[in-house]
Amino acid sequence: MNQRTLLIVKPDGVSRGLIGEVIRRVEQKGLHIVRLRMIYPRRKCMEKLYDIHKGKSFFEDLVSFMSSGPIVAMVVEGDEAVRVVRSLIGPTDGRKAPPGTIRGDYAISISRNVVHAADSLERAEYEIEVVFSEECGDF
Ligand code: 3AN
Repeated sequence: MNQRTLLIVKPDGVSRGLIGEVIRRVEQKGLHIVRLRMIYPRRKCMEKLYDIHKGKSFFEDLVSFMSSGPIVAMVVEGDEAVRVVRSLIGPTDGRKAPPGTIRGDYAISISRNVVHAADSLERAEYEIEVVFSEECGDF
């Protein structure tokens, strides 16, 4: 089934020069990038993006980190895009992510793990609206 999902290169990925590498892997897989936006997100927007983690121990750090520098958000389209993009990025913890995945190849941390991707179709719709809204931030 054709789907659209949200993929974000986080501030650590941007500052490490990994935007091109992430895009390359998405395109190489055969997925299509249908929207792309580089923004310096406002704190409020990142609180919305991660609303499901509110109250967790890492929420503050996560929101501060995500609004600490520019991010690149993209809408990725393709067959089973939600699941396929999740498999491209690998599990949350970079130490456990297998080689060949973005996190497996570029992250050794659970909190600075280069990329974010929506984990369901419902979340993808919600997150795309949040990140691509005008008030999320500018550059
Ligand atoms: P994923 O990004 O793989 O969907 P989530 O949704 O469980 O992972 O977590 C969202 C983000 O919160 C992660 N990308 C990571 O940056 C951060 N995070 C998750 N769990 C932890 C944790 N135990 N300690 C620190 N940061 C965490």
